[in-house]
Amino acid sequence: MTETPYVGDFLKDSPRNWGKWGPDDEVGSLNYLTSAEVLRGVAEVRSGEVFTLQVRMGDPGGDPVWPGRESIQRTNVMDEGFFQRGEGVETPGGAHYSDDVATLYLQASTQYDSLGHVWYDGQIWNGYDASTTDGAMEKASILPIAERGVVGRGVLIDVARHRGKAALDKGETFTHEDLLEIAAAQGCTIEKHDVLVVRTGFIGSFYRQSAEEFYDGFLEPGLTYSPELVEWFQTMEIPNLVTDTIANEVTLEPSSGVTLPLHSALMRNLGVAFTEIAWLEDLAAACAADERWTFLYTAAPLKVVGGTGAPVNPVVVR
Ligand code: UVW
Repeated sequence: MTETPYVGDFLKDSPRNWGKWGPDDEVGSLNYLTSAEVLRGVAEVRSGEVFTLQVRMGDPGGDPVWPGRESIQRTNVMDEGFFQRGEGVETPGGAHYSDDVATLYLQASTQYDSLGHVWYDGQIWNGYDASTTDGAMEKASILPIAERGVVGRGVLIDVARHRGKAALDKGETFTHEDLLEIAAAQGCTIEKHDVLVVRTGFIGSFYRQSAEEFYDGFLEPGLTYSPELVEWFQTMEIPNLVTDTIANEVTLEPSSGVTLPLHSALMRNLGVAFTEIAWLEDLAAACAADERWTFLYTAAPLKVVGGTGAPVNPVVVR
């Protein structure tokens, strides 16, 4: 059996956008989303329908998370019971209130990864030293993305619907050429600077099966690495990849066995923002119903100082 190559060797000749937006850049390809791109997104609004793309946090049935992470732990620390027991903090005027405390993995819901979230060869996005991740992300954390916000024209490519499936199978892959073919079949075009939203149905499937079934032989479906795919993202200047999987790409690249190489090739090297665990079922149904696959995409992750990522509830208007 051949050994899995080191990701740095695997991506030896992969293109980089380091320095393209200056030595201090921390938002990468989101720089492509200029005011003109915002207006291009606004021009897609026709019916005023609004869709929110976050999955529920702390659903009693569980939340889809990367193995090893846990969903939000929310504890109520103030409610009417406290006041009934005389333990509430009374305020002038007598109104009562509730409070929660939460512990959460910042990547354990629909979320943006910071550009410095994944690296190799001791360097993160834009060439910053990987030791800047120690303790808190000093560079390329989620904060600059959160402070900037993400607004542009979104296009949904529904791979699952095109393949006649409720959800793609574990480990099922597709390429940028598939995306182009599906866009043509849907009657839409992926344009330069589009926020690329890709539906696999995988997160939807989480809610139709037991956690045991979902995590058994964990191998997400998704985009799969090729130099041509990376080149396509580079040429199309895609600012943001949004998918309904936990990690936006097939878990193990089938030919090499490398784990999540697109995190390195697209996020670390090109500065493409990743939005993961998106809830696309309702948006996709609406797009399919009137065969309109483009919209205004807006999102702003939480402003977590030094965060490796942050939860987000993107809002789409069509
Ligand atoms: C990992 O870091 C494994 O994945 P994600 O991008 O989903 O956070």
